[in-house]
Amino acid sequence: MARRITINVPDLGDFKDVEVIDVLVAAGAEIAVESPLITLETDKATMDVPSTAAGRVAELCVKKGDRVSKDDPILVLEVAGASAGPSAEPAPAAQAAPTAAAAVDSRPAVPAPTPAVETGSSRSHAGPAVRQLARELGVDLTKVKGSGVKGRITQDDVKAFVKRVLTAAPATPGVATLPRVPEVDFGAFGPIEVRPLGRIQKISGARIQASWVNIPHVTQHDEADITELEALRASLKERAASLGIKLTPLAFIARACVRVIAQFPNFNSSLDASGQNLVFKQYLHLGFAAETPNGLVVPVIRDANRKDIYELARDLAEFAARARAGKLTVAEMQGGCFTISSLGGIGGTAFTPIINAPEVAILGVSRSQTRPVWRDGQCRPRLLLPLSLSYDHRVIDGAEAVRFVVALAEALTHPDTLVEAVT
Ligand code: CAO
Repeated sequence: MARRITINVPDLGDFKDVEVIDVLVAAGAEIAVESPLITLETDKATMDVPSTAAGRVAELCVKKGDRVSKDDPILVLEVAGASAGPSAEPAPAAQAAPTAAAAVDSRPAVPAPTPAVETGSSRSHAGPAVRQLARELGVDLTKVKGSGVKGRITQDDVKAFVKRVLTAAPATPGVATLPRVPEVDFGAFGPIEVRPLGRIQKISGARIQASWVNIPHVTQHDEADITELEALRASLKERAASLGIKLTPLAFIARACVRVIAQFPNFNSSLDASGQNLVFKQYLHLGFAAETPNGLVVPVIRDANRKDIYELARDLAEFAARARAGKLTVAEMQGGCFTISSLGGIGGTAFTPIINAPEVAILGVSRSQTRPVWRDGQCRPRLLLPLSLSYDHRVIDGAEAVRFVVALAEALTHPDTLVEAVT
Protein backbone atom coordinates (compact mmCIF):
# COMPACT_ATOMS: atom_id res chain seq x y z
CA MET A 1 0.00 0.00 0.00
CA ALA A 2 1.35 3.43 -0.89
CA ARG A 3 1.01 6.41 1.39
CA ARG A 4 1.61 10.07 0.86
CA ILE A 5 4.10 12.36 2.50
CA THR A 6 4.94 15.97 1.91
CA ILE A 7 8.47 17.16 1.32
CA ASN A 8 8.95 20.67 2.66
CA VAL A 9 11.50 23.42 2.17
CA PRO A 10 14.30 22.90 4.71
CA ASP A 11 15.81 25.51 6.99
CA LEU A 12 17.36 28.15 4.72
CA GLY A 13 19.22 29.95 7.46
CA ASP A 14 18.77 33.69 7.13
CA PHE A 15 16.95 33.47 3.81
CA LYS A 16 13.20 33.87 3.28
CA ASP A 17 11.09 34.20 0.13
CA VAL A 18 13.77 32.57 -1.97
CA GLU A 19 13.06 32.21 -5.68
CA VAL A 20 12.49 28.76 -7.18
CA ILE A 21 14.53 28.99 -10.37
CA ASP A 22 14.14 25.39 -11.47
CA VAL A 23 11.75 22.52 -10.75
CA LEU A 24 13.78 19.41 -11.40
CA VAL A 25 11.05 16.76 -11.19
CA ALA A 26 7.65 16.34 -12.84
CA ALA A 27 4.39 14.97 -11.49
CA GLY A 28 4.34 11.20 -11.91
CA ALA A 29 8.14 10.86 -11.84
CA GLU A 30 9.79 8.17 -9.72
CA ILE A 31 12.49 9.71 -7.56
CA ALA A 32 15.12 8.38 -5.19
CA VAL A 33 16.36 9.62 -1.85
CA GLU A 34 18.70 12.58 -2.52
CA SER A 35 17.20 13.28 -5.95
CA PRO A 36 17.34 17.05 -6.46
CA LEU A 37 13.77 18.44 -6.43
CA ILE A 38 14.04 22.18 -6.92
CA THR A 39 16.77 24.76 -7.33
CA LEU A 40 16.58 27.88 -5.20
CA GLU A 41 18.47 31.05 -5.84
CA THR A 42 19.31 33.86 -3.48
CA ASP A 43 21.22 36.88 -4.75
CA LYS A 44 24.42 35.16 -3.56
CA ALA A 45 24.11 31.49 -4.44
CA THR A 46 21.97 28.74 -5.90
CA MET A 47 21.21 25.48 -4.14
CA ASP A 48 19.48 22.20 -4.86
CA VAL A 49 16.93 20.85 -2.41
CA PRO A 50 17.20 17.05 -2.35
CA SER A 51 14.42 14.60 -1.53
CA THR A 52 14.42 12.86 1.83
CA ALA A 53 12.43 9.90 0.54
CA ALA A 54 11.98 7.72 -2.50
CA GLY A 55 8.67 7.40 -4.29
CA ARG A 56 6.42 8.75 -7.05
CA VAL A 57 5.67 12.46 -7.27
CA ALA A 58 1.91 12.71 -6.72
CA GLU A 59 1.61 16.47 -6.71
CA LEU A 60 3.89 19.45 -7.21
CA CYS A 61 3.27 22.33 -4.83
CA VAL A 62 5.70 24.82 -6.39
CA LYS A 63 6.45 26.10 -9.82
CA LYS A 64 9.31 28.03 -11.37
CA GLY A 65 9.26 31.64 -10.21
CA ASP A 66 7.52 30.95 -6.87
CA ARG A 67 9.11 32.25 -3.71
CA VAL A 68 9.45 29.89 -0.80
CA SER A 69 10.56 29.88 2.84
CA LYS A 70 11.31 27.21 5.44
CA ASP A 71 8.58 24.54 5.76
CA ASP A 72 6.70 25.53 2.60
CA PRO A 73 5.60 22.35 0.78
CA ILE A 74 7.57 21.39 -2.30
CA LEU A 75 5.69 18.28 -3.38
CA VAL A 76 3.61 15.36 -2.26
CA LEU A 77 5.26 12.00 -2.63
CA GLU A 78 3.60 8.61 -2.83
CA VAL A 79 5.89 6.22 -1.02
CA ALA A 80 5.66 2.45 -0.74
CA GLY A 81 4.87 0.91 2.64
CA ALA A 82 2.05 0.52 5.16
CA SER A 83 -0.72 3.07 4.89
CA ALA A 84 -0.54 5.87 7.35
CA GLY A 85 -4.32 5.70 7.57
CA PRO A 86 -6.94 8.06 6.29
CA SER A 87 -4.98 11.05 7.57
CA ALA A 88 -2.27 10.33 4.98
CA GLU A 89 -4.75 11.00 2.20
CA PRO A 90 -4.68 13.84 1.28
CA ALA A 91 -1.19 14.76 2.32
CA PRO A 92 -0.68 16.08 5.79
CA ALA A 93 -0.04 19.75 6.34
CA ALA A 94 3.38 21.24 5.65
CA GLN A 95 4.36 21.22 9.31
CA ALA A 96 3.71 17.47 9.47
CA ALA A 97 6.08 16.71 6.59
CA PRO A 98 9.32 16.38 8.53
CA THR A 99 7.73 13.80 10.74
CA ALA A 100 6.29 11.86 7.84
CA ALA A 101 9.66 11.99 6.03
CA ALA A 102 11.45 10.89 9.14
CA ALA A 103 9.18 7.88 9.30
CA VAL A 104 10.50 6.78 5.94
CA ASP A 105 14.09 7.78 6.45
CA SER A 106 15.75 7.88 9.83
CA ARG A 107 18.11 10.67 8.79
CA PRO A 108 17.22 14.30 9.64
CA ALA A 109 13.84 15.05 8.12
CA VAL A 110 15.13 17.52 5.53
CA PRO A 111 18.86 17.65 4.90
CA ALA A 112 20.55 20.92 4.34
CA PRO A 113 20.31 22.06 0.75
CA THR A 114 23.36 21.53 -1.37
CA PRO A 115 25.11 24.78 -2.27
CA ALA A 116 25.86 24.48 -5.94
CA VAL A 117 27.22 27.76 -7.13
CA GLU A 118 30.06 29.43 -5.38
CA THR A 119 29.45 33.03 -4.51
CA GLY A 120 31.21 35.76 -6.45
CA SER A 121 30.27 37.64 -9.54
CA SER A 122 33.03 36.04 -11.63
CA ARG A 123 31.33 32.64 -11.37
CA SER A 124 29.10 31.34 -14.14
CA HIS A 125 25.42 31.81 -13.54
CA ALA A 126 24.12 28.23 -13.63
CA GLY A 127 22.14 25.84 -11.47
CA PRO A 128 23.47 22.58 -10.08
CA ALA A 129 21.78 20.41 -12.68
CA VAL A 130 23.41 22.48 -15.42
CA ARG A 131 26.77 22.28 -13.64
CA GLN A 132 26.39 18.55 -13.31
CA LEU A 133 25.69 18.27 -17.05
CA ALA A 134 28.67 20.51 -17.83
CA ARG A 135 30.91 18.37 -15.64
CA GLU A 136 29.76 15.18 -17.37
CA LEU A 137 30.43 16.68 -20.82
CA GLY A 138 33.67 18.36 -19.79
CA VAL A 139 32.35 21.82 -20.63
CA ASP A 140 33.98 24.88 -19.13
CA LEU A 141 30.95 26.98 -18.15
CA THR A 142 32.88 30.22 -18.32
CA LYS A 143 32.92 29.70 -22.09
CA VAL A 144 29.13 29.23 -22.35
CA LYS A 145 26.82 32.16 -22.96
CA GLY A 146 23.61 31.94 -20.92
CA SER A 147 20.28 32.55 -22.62
CA GLY A 148 18.20 32.48 -19.42
CA VAL A 149 17.02 35.26 -17.15
CA LYS A 150 19.94 37.51 -16.18
CA GLY A 151 22.21 35.52 -18.50
CA ARG A 152 21.59 32.29 -16.62
CA ILE A 153 23.07 29.22 -18.37
CA THR A 154 20.49 26.54 -19.15
CA GLN A 155 20.96 22.88 -20.05
CA ASP A 156 20.11 23.78 -23.65
CA ASP A 157 22.92 26.36 -23.66
CA VAL A 158 25.41 23.66 -22.59
CA LYS A 159 24.15 21.22 -25.22
CA ALA A 160 24.26 23.91 -27.92
CA PHE A 161 27.84 24.74 -26.89
CA VAL A 162 28.91 21.10 -27.21
CA LYS A 163 27.20 20.82 -30.59
CA ARG A 164 28.96 23.96 -31.82
CA VAL A 165 32.38 22.66 -30.75
CA LEU A 166 31.79 19.26 -32.33
CA THR A 167 30.58 20.59 -35.64
CA ALA A 168 33.14 23.41 -35.95
CA ALA A 169 35.61 22.74 -38.79
CA PRO A 170 38.97 21.84 -37.23
CA ALA A 171 42.13 23.54 -38.48
CA THR A 172 43.48 20.13 -39.56
CA PRO A 173 41.49 16.93 -39.91
CA GLY A 174 41.60 15.11 -36.59
CA VAL A 175 43.48 17.89 -34.81
CA ALA A 176 40.85 20.21 -33.46
CA THR A 177 42.92 22.38 -31.18
CA LEU A 178 45.98 23.21 -33.31
CA PRO A 179 46.47 26.90 -33.84
CA ARG A 180 46.07 27.85 -37.48
CA VAL A 181 48.86 29.32 -39.53
CA PRO A 182 47.98 32.73 -40.96
CA GLU A 183 46.05 32.70 -44.20
CA VAL A 184 47.90 34.64 -46.88
CA ASP A 185 46.60 35.90 -50.19
CA PHE A 186 49.70 34.90 -52.18
CA GLY A 187 48.28 36.43 -55.33
CA ALA A 188 48.49 39.83 -53.70
CA PHE A 189 52.31 39.68 -53.94
CA GLY A 190 52.77 38.43 -57.49
CA PRO A 191 51.56 35.87 -60.03
CA ILE A 192 50.83 32.37 -58.69
CA GLU A 193 49.67 28.98 -59.93
CA VAL A 194 47.61 26.65 -57.73
CA ARG A 195 48.09 22.87 -58.07
CA PRO A 196 46.13 20.40 -55.94
CA LEU A 197 48.09 17.98 -53.76
CA GLY A 198 48.36 14.47 -55.18
CA ARG A 199 46.50 11.53 -53.66
CA ILE A 200 49.63 10.09 -52.03
CA GLN A 201 50.67 13.49 -50.70
CA LYS A 202 47.27 13.97 -49.10
CA ILE A 203 47.31 10.54 -47.46
CA SER A 204 50.92 10.61 -46.31
CA GLY A 205 50.68 14.27 -45.27
CA ALA A 206 47.84 13.55 -42.85
CA ARG A 207 49.69 10.55 -41.42
CA ILE A 208 52.94 12.47 -41.05
CA GLN A 209 51.17 15.28 -39.24
CA ALA A 210 49.30 12.86 -36.96
CA SER A 211 52.61 11.25 -36.04
CA TRP A 212 54.35 14.57 -35.49
CA VAL A 213 51.68 15.97 -33.18
CA ASN A 214 50.99 12.73 -31.28
CA ILE A 215 54.46 11.31 -30.70
CA PRO A 216 57.10 13.02 -28.57
CA HIS A 217 60.02 12.64 -30.99
CA VAL A 218 63.68 12.68 -30.04
CA THR A 219 66.41 12.18 -32.64
CA GLN A 220 69.70 10.56 -31.67
CA HIS A 221 72.57 11.10 -34.12
CA ASP A 222 75.70 9.01 -34.58
CA GLU A 223 78.19 7.99 -37.25
CA ALA A 224 79.20 4.51 -38.35
CA ASP A 225 82.63 3.86 -39.75
CA ILE A 226 81.73 1.97 -42.94
CA THR A 227 85.21 1.91 -44.49
CA GLU A 228 85.39 -1.88 -44.27
CA LEU A 229 81.75 -2.28 -45.23
CA GLU A 230 82.33 -0.34 -48.46
CA ALA A 231 85.40 -2.46 -49.25
CA LEU A 232 83.37 -5.62 -48.67
CA ARG A 233 80.46 -4.29 -50.73
CA ALA A 234 82.86 -3.44 -53.60
CA SER A 235 84.22 -6.99 -53.48
CA LEU A 236 80.72 -8.51 -53.62
CA LYS A 237 79.11 -6.06 -56.03
CA GLU A 238 80.11 -7.76 -59.23
CA ARG A 239 79.00 -11.19 -58.19
CA ALA A 240 75.70 -9.75 -56.96
CA ALA A 241 75.25 -7.90 -60.26
CA SER A 242 75.72 -11.17 -62.16
CA LEU A 243 72.73 -12.44 -60.18
CA GLY A 244 70.77 -9.32 -61.12
CA ILE A 245 71.15 -7.79 -57.65
CA LYS A 246 72.31 -4.23 -56.97
CA LEU A 247 74.08 -4.39 -53.64
CA THR A 248 73.67 -0.84 -52.24
CA PRO A 249 74.63 0.34 -48.74
CA LEU A 250 70.94 0.22 -47.82
CA ALA A 251 70.87 -3.58 -47.92
CA PHE A 252 73.69 -3.69 -45.34
CA ILE A 253 71.95 -1.08 -43.22
CA ALA A 254 68.68 -3.07 -43.37
CA ARG A 255 70.48 -6.25 -42.33
CA ALA A 256 72.23 -4.44 -39.48
CA CYS A 257 68.92 -2.93 -38.28
CA VAL A 258 67.25 -6.32 -38.21
CA ARG A 259 70.10 -7.74 -36.13
CA VAL A 260 70.10 -4.87 -33.65
CA ILE A 261 66.29 -4.73 -33.32
CA ALA A 262 66.45 -8.38 -32.20
CA GLN A 263 68.63 -7.22 -29.29
CA PHE A 264 66.32 -4.29 -28.45
CA PRO A 265 62.75 -5.62 -28.53
CA ASN A 266 61.24 -2.25 -27.55
CA PHE A 267 62.11 -1.09 -31.06
CA ASN A 268 59.75 -3.74 -32.44
CA SER A 269 56.82 -2.72 -30.26
CA SER A 270 53.86 -0.36 -30.55
CA LEU A 271 51.60 1.28 -28.03
CA ASP A 272 48.08 -0.14 -28.24
CA ALA A 273 45.09 2.09 -28.87
CA SER A 274 44.55 2.71 -25.15
CA GLY A 275 48.15 3.90 -24.76
CA GLN A 276 48.39 1.71 -21.65
CA ASN A 277 50.05 -1.40 -23.15
CA LEU A 278 53.00 -2.20 -25.36
CA VAL A 279 52.44 -4.72 -28.12
CA PHE A 280 55.62 -6.73 -28.85
CA LYS A 281 55.69 -8.21 -32.33
CA GLN A 282 57.17 -11.62 -32.92
CA TYR A 283 57.72 -10.86 -36.58
CA LEU A 284 59.88 -8.19 -38.13
CA HIS A 285 58.59 -6.48 -41.24
CA LEU A 286 60.88 -3.66 -42.32
CA GLY A 287 59.63 -0.54 -44.07
CA PHE A 288 61.75 1.82 -46.13
CA ALA A 289 60.85 5.25 -47.47
CA ALA A 290 60.87 5.42 -51.26
CA GLU A 291 60.67 8.57 -53.27
CA THR A 292 58.27 8.39 -56.21
CA PRO A 293 57.08 10.97 -58.75
CA ASN A 294 53.77 11.03 -56.88
CA GLY A 295 55.20 11.40 -53.39
CA LEU A 296 56.64 9.36 -50.56
CA VAL A 297 55.60 5.75 -50.02
CA VAL A 298 56.83 3.13 -47.55
CA PRO A 299 56.97 -0.42 -48.95
CA VAL A 300 57.34 -3.11 -46.31
CA ILE A 301 59.69 -6.09 -46.61
CA ARG A 302 57.99 -9.05 -44.91
CA ASP A 303 60.01 -11.11 -42.44
CA ALA A 304 63.14 -9.10 -43.08
CA ASN A 305 64.86 -10.94 -40.21
CA ARG A 306 64.71 -14.18 -42.23
CA LYS A 307 66.37 -12.69 -45.32
CA ASP A 308 70.06 -12.50 -46.14
CA ILE A 309 71.73 -9.45 -47.58
CA TYR A 310 71.09 -10.49 -51.20
CA GLU A 311 67.42 -11.16 -50.60
CA LEU A 312 67.10 -7.81 -48.85
CA ALA A 313 68.89 -6.05 -51.71
CA ARG A 314 66.59 -7.71 -54.23
CA ASP A 315 63.47 -6.78 -52.25
CA LEU A 316 64.66 -3.21 -51.83
CA ALA A 317 65.27 -2.79 -55.56
CA GLU A 318 62.03 -4.50 -56.60
CA PHE A 319 59.86 -2.58 -54.16
CA ALA A 320 61.56 0.72 -55.04
CA ALA A 321 60.95 0.08 -58.77
CA ARG A 322 57.32 -0.90 -58.22
CA ALA A 323 56.82 2.10 -55.90
CA ARG A 324 58.09 4.45 -58.60
CA ALA A 325 55.81 2.79 -61.14
CA GLY A 326 52.86 3.22 -58.76
CA LYS A 327 52.35 -0.53 -58.69
CA LEU A 328 52.53 -1.25 -54.96
CA THR A 329 49.46 -2.80 -53.39
CA VAL A 330 48.05 -1.49 -50.12
CA ALA A 331 49.01 -4.77 -48.41
CA GLU A 332 52.64 -4.21 -49.46
CA MET A 333 52.69 -0.99 -47.46
CA GLN A 334 51.15 -2.37 -44.28
CA GLY A 335 52.39 -4.13 -41.17
CA GLY A 336 55.76 -2.40 -40.87
CA CYS A 337 57.59 -2.62 -37.53
CA PHE A 338 60.48 -0.21 -38.11
CA THR A 339 61.30 2.09 -41.02
CA ILE A 340 64.52 3.20 -42.69
CA SER A 341 64.58 6.48 -44.54
CA SER A 342 67.74 6.70 -46.62
CA LEU A 343 68.65 9.98 -48.24
CA GLY A 344 72.26 8.82 -48.58
CA GLY A 345 72.03 8.47 -52.35
CA ILE A 346 71.20 12.17 -52.53
CA GLY A 347 73.23 13.90 -49.81
CA GLY A 348 72.84 15.61 -46.46
CA THR A 349 74.68 15.24 -43.19
CA ALA A 350 71.81 14.58 -40.75
CA PHE A 351 68.04 15.04 -40.48
CA THR A 352 65.09 14.35 -38.23
CA PRO A 353 62.97 11.57 -39.72
CA ILE A 354 59.34 11.46 -38.58
CA ILE A 355 58.26 8.18 -37.01
CA ASN A 356 55.90 6.08 -39.11
CA ALA A 357 53.28 5.64 -36.36
CA PRO A 358 52.33 3.35 -34.71
CA GLU A 359 55.93 2.22 -35.06
CA VAL A 360 58.15 3.62 -32.31
CA ALA A 361 61.36 4.41 -34.17
CA ILE A 362 62.76 5.27 -37.59
CA LEU A 363 66.33 5.37 -38.84
CA GLY A 364 67.42 8.24 -41.06
CA VAL A 365 70.54 7.70 -43.18
CA SER A 366 72.50 10.52 -44.79
CA ARG A 367 75.39 10.52 -47.25
CA SER A 368 78.65 8.90 -46.18
CA GLN A 369 81.78 11.01 -46.36
CA THR A 370 85.46 10.26 -46.06
CA ARG A 371 86.86 12.29 -43.18
CA PRO A 372 90.03 12.22 -41.05
CA VAL A 373 89.48 10.26 -37.84
CA TRP A 374 91.89 10.30 -34.91
CA ARG A 375 92.31 6.76 -33.60
CA ASP A 376 95.12 4.85 -31.87
CA GLY A 377 97.35 7.91 -31.97
CA GLN A 378 96.94 8.33 -35.72
CA CYS A 379 94.81 10.38 -38.04
CA ARG A 380 93.35 8.24 -40.81
CA PRO A 381 90.81 8.74 -43.59
CA ARG A 382 87.65 6.84 -42.76
CA LEU A 383 84.30 6.59 -44.51
CA LEU A 384 81.64 7.77 -42.04
CA LEU A 385 77.93 7.14 -42.44
CA PRO A 386 75.61 9.55 -40.58
CA LEU A 387 72.75 7.85 -38.72
CA SER A 388 69.74 9.73 -37.28
CA LEU A 389 67.45 7.65 -35.11
CA SER A 390 64.10 9.24 -34.18
CA TYR A 391 62.26 7.43 -31.42
CA ASP A 392 59.02 7.69 -29.47
CA HIS A 393 60.11 8.91 -26.07
CA ARG A 394 57.00 7.45 -24.43
CA VAL A 395 58.29 3.98 -25.26
CA ILE A 396 62.06 4.31 -25.56
CA ASP A 397 64.27 6.28 -23.26
CA GLY A 398 67.36 8.16 -24.32
CA ALA A 399 69.88 5.68 -22.89
CA GLU A 400 68.26 2.80 -24.76
CA ALA A 401 68.16 4.82 -27.97
CA VAL A 402 71.83 5.70 -27.84
CA ARG A 403 72.70 2.05 -27.04
CA PHE A 404 70.67 1.02 -30.07
CA VAL A 405 72.43 3.44 -32.38
CA VAL A 406 75.86 2.55 -30.98
CA ALA A 407 75.12 -1.15 -31.55
CA LEU A 408 73.97 -0.35 -35.07
CA ALA A 409 77.14 1.62 -35.83
CA GLU A 410 79.17 -1.26 -34.40
CA ALA A 411 77.40 -3.80 -36.61
CA LEU A 412 78.09 -1.66 -39.69
CA THR A 413 81.72 -1.14 -38.67
CA HIS A 414 82.33 -4.93 -38.64
CA PRO A 415 80.30 -6.07 -41.63
CA ASP A 416 81.53 -9.68 -41.99
CA THR A 417 78.65 -11.11 -40.02
CA LEU A 418 76.14 -9.08 -42.03
CA VAL A 419 76.84 -11.10 -45.15
CA GLU A 420 76.49 -14.46 -43.44
CA ALA A 421 73.65 -16.72 -44.50
CA VAL A 422 70.51 -16.44 -42.40
CA THR A 423 69.63 -19.64 -40.64
N1 CAO B 1 76.08 7.40 -48.71
C1 CAO B 1 76.69 7.49 -49.90
N2 CAO B 1 76.21 6.94 -51.01
C2 CAO B 1 75.08 6.25 -50.93
C3 CAO B 1 74.41 6.10 -49.72
C4 CAO B 1 74.96 6.69 -48.59
N3 CAO B 1 74.36 6.62 -47.39
N4 CAO B 1 73.29 5.38 -49.94
C5 CAO B 1 73.26 5.09 -51.26
N5 CAO B 1 74.34 5.62 -51.83
C6 CAO B 1 74.69 5.50 -53.21
C7 CAO B 1 74.52 4.10 -53.72
O1 CAO B 1 75.67 3.35 -53.45
C8 CAO B 1 74.31 4.33 -55.17
O2 CAO B 1 75.54 4.55 -55.81
P1 CAO B 1 76.10 3.52 -56.92
O3 CAO B 1 75.04 3.44 -57.95
O4 CAO B 1 77.35 4.17 -57.37
O5 CAO B 1 76.32 2.24 -56.18
C9 CAO B 1 73.55 5.62 -55.20
O6 CAO B 1 73.77 6.27 -53.96
C10 CAO B 1 72.05 5.49 -55.40
O7 CAO B 1 71.53 4.53 -54.56
P2 CAO B 1 70.02 4.05 -54.82
O8 CAO B 1 69.11 5.16 -54.58
O9 CAO B 1 69.96 3.37 -56.13
O10 CAO B 1 69.75 2.95 -53.78
P3 CAO B 1 69.54 3.07 -52.26
O11 CAO B 1 69.44 1.65 -51.86
O12 CAO B 1 70.52 3.89 -51.60
O13 CAO B 1 68.11 3.80 -52.06
C11 CAO B 1 65.77 4.19 -52.06
C12 CAO B 1 66.89 3.26 -52.49
C13 CAO B 1 64.47 3.64 -52.52
C14 CAO B 1 65.78 4.32 -50.54
C15 CAO B 1 66.05 5.55 -52.63
O14 CAO B 1 66.08 5.49 -54.01
C16 CAO B 1 65.05 6.58 -52.21
O15 CAO B 1 63.93 6.66 -52.71
N6 CAO B 1 65.47 7.44 -51.27
C17 CAO B 1 64.63 8.53 -50.80
C18 CAO B 1 63.99 8.16 -49.48
C19 CAO B 1 63.29 9.36 -48.96
O16 CAO B 1 62.71 10.15 -49.68
N7 CAO B 1 63.34 9.54 -47.64
C20 CAO B 1 62.81 10.68 -47.02
C21 CAO B 1 61.65 10.29 -46.23
S1 CAO B 1 61.12 11.60 -45.23
O17 CAO B 1 60.67 12.71 -46.25
